[in-house]
Amino acid sequence: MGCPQTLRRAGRRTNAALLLVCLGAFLTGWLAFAAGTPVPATVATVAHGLLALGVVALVPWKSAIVGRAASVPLAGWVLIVLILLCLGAGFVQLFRGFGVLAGVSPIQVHVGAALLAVPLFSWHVLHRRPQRLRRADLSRRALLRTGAFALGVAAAYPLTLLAAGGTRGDKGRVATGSGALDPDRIPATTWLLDRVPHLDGDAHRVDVVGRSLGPAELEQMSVPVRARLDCTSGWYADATWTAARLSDLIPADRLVGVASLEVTSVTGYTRRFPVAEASALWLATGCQGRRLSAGTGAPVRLVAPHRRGFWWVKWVASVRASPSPAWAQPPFPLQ
Ligand SMILES: Nc1nc2c(c(=O)[nH]1)N[C@H]1C(S)=C(S)[C@@H](COP(=O)(O)O)O[C@H]1N2
Ligand SMILES: [Mo]
Repeated sequence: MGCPQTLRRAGRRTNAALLLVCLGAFLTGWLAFAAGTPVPATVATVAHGLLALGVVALVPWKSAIVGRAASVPLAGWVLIVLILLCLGAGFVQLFRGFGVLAGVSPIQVHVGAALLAVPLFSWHVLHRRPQRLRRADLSRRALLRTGAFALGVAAAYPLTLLAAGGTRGDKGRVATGSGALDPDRIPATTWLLDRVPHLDGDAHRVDVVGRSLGPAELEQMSVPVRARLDCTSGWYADATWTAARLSDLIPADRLVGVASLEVTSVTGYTRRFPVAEASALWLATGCQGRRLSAGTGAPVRLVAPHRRGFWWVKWVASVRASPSPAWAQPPFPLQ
């Protein structure tokens, strides 16, 4: 924390630093959602954590600036509350792990507050007069101060993790920041607005690249598959799924000239995968030795062990071969 004298100097550079760490935190937050494998997930979450501590470290300086302002408009106060809520919820996830209070998890509050803050933040940054880099900003002194700030944040990072690990107790936490849940009690989870359809399991057919398969036929071709379902709302579960490998269901000659496989739910929820992943994707009919429940995707859902939960399309209606590349889709589902 800064002594009163340095706080009095808070100003343009504090604002610039805060803008950079906030933008960085926003970007790495999305990256953390996108990364499904341990190494990229670790890189994204460590960067996200460092930038978050950077925001926290700048709070005393920014408070001095706000304190000097003649008046703060209502939108400014709303922005302050949203950013504090976002930070607070992030730290609740870190220190307490996943939990649900009044129907929402800390990560949902964290992301919701961040998204609501975006228009206010943009307005706040854009309606100020543009600030140009000055010669003094690149002076030895300024660079040393920036370096000391970065070092302080970097040193606070492992200490914060250590403290969080202590308060969280034995609740397991993985690279993405998610906390462990009992695989026998996987909660029915929707991405945004999807609804649980109640399907007739015996009559249901899945169109797998032109081949019509029912749950019973899929079950015959199934094996036990260990996989980690890691939801972006802050939990993961290591479960054993009863599932058939997608590449075993599709004759190789049907994949000639195909770039991606598009997995679509009866609800319309869709995710597209590179065709090379066909051997790492599974159509599941069961979990932990039991049939799937309606909420968790019955009668057939996708299991994508190397990807975050939102890729695990539930209530699969079809798997289509497509000439379009897998990246030709919104990075996150829209329903
Ligand atoms: N059709 C459809 N599939 C979906 C979703 C959805 O909203 N609709 N949510 C996804 C998300 S965000 C997760 S984490 C997993 C959750 O699976 P579960 O309900 O078995 O926990 O399903 C994924 N598959
Ligand atoms: Mo999720």
